[in-house]
Amino acid sequence: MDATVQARRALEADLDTALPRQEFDLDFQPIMNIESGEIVGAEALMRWHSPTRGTVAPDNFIAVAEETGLIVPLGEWALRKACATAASWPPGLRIAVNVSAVQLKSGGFARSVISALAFSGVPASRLELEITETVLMDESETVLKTLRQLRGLGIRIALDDFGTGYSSLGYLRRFPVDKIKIDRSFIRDIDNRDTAAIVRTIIGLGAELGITVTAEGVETEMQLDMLRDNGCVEAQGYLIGVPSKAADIQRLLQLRA
Ligand code: G
Ligand code: G
Ligand code: G
Ligand code: MN
Ligand code: NA
Repeated sequence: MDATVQARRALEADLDTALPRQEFDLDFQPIMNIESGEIVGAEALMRWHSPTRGTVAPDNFIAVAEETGLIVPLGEWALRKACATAASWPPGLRIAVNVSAVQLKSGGFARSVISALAFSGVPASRLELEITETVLMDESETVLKTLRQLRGLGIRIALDDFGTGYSSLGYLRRFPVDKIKIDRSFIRDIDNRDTAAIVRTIIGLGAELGITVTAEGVETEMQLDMLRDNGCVEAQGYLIGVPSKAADIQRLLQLRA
């Protein structure tokens, strides 16, 4: 067997046992309202603490979990864990959870969301689901119906990594979206004139469409000032807070509440 194939099989095998062995965890990164400076919620970010591989970042296992189908139970675990954690935050603070296209296309996704909310006691209005354009790309009727159903419950839908995929603008017309998250690559290069023009245009688009715009990857005061001056509603990034353990984020949220 090819060495790459062998390594891949080993990764799949390790991933397969990681959920029952409770090797996954969630970190939480705060999201701030730029105008008021208040923390309005946090995004759950998955971590895999493997006994043999160390801490593995999601970029190195989510795609594999999607291919093997593990993402369905893993995503459901993340949703329940995120809601259970947010249940002890000050009331009104939102919890954002990343959702894979594979989860949305699998049957029963809406049911598992409703169940996670009911079990935790967190109201639907506090939950945000972050999806990427790959979710919307095949325009499946199931996905559209599921998104409408979830939104009907009061859950917010955020379009993640905005600006990096295909025909982002078309999706905004066809799909029910409450929020767009500007990909951090644009914020990183925001002192480039053309990139700044794109960022201002996305912010303006959000305002026109009544969609909240969140800037990701904000690392400097200069970036935050530019975003504030141009009316961007929310910001997330190392300047505001790094992804942190549940206990640390709880302390931060209680301090600010
Ligand atoms: O935490 P950060 O660096 O490494 O995350 C990298 C990417 O992995 C994020 O952009 C996010 O989209 C994705 N990710 C993080 N947590 C989850 C999760 O629980 N489910 C899914 N599907 N993707 C996640
Ligand atoms: O976008 P995903 O849902 O894609 O998002 C969060 C990812 O971005 C996580 O991997 C997180 O660790 C990372 N991240 C969060 N804040 C910053 C930041 O300010 N700078 C950079 N480079 N990455 C960040
Ligand atoms: O937060 P996350 O585990 O996704 O971190 C992704 C990468 O970003 C890691 O390599 C981590 O060391 C790095 N990182 C974490 N916090 C910060 C920070 O405050 N500033 C910068 N520049 N990098 C960070
Ligand atoms: Mn995200
Ligand atoms: Na993102």
